[in-house]
Amino acid sequence: MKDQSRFSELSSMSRRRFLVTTGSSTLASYLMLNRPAWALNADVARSGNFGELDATAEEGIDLYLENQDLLIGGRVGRGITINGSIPGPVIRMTEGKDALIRVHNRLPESSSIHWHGILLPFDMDGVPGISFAGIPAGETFTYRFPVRQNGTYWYHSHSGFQEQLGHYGQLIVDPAQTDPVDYDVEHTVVLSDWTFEDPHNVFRNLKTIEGYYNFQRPTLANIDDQMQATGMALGEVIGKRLSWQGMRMDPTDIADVTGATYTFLMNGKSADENPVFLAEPGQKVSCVSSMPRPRPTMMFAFQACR
Ligand SMILES: [Cu+2]
Repeated sequence: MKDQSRFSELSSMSRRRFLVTTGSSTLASYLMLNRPAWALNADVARSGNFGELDATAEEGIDLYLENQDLLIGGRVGRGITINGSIPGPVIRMTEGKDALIRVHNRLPESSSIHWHGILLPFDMDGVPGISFAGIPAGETFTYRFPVRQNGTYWYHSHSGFQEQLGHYGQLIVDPAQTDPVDYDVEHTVVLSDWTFEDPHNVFRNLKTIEGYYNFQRPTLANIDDQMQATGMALGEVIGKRLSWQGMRMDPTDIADVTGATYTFLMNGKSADENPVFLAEPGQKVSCVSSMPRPRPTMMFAFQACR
């Protein structure tokens, strides 16, 4: 609120000055309306500044869902934050204890949190229309369930395209007994993606033409490259293409939304922001990773981590 009023004060000042200098009110109002997003949001928070919460602590935890502008890979995007960040906080639980999570929905629409891969009573699963009604705008829902397993998971919205807008985070359940994995340093890593497009648009584009974001499709023009890359003869390359055509699919369908619209994120940071994970020489590092959806390339990158 304070920042907004400071901005309107500044802008009305520069507008007045502008009017005095040029006397052109039309041009002045044009400039005001077309102010780029970064100029309005000089002190916008960066994505990837998330904390860690213990959901099996006695008093439980509070999660706040909000629409918020964030700097993502250096550009301002409007996403859904959990406690002010994308991804949301790392939620820890301890096997054998009870989890207590109050979710406050400050979005203008219904929301939900699904605890991916967690064994729990059906009414705590967080899938609207199946196990509960969803969390209406402005309301709070309390999740409470016994934790019966351990491992690395994630949580996310099960409402509309909210997950694509940043409504997800990592969920780590520590074993009741001593951790069988021995390590000195632990890094938690969430691999995800972000688009500055409206996710509804992305979906509509894919429905219209499945290769919308794929600019590396096999074509007649690059048939030589295909033969070279695969070692196949001309007839084989054409036959393969025809059989995919027959299925009305691309071989790349598993990654149908590409870097053409996606910024790939590691803990909410883009490759340009160079996220780093430090360890001293000789230390054993444990890398606890969660990955919202299948990403073939990133999966391989990840094997090196353990
Ligand atoms: Cu899930």
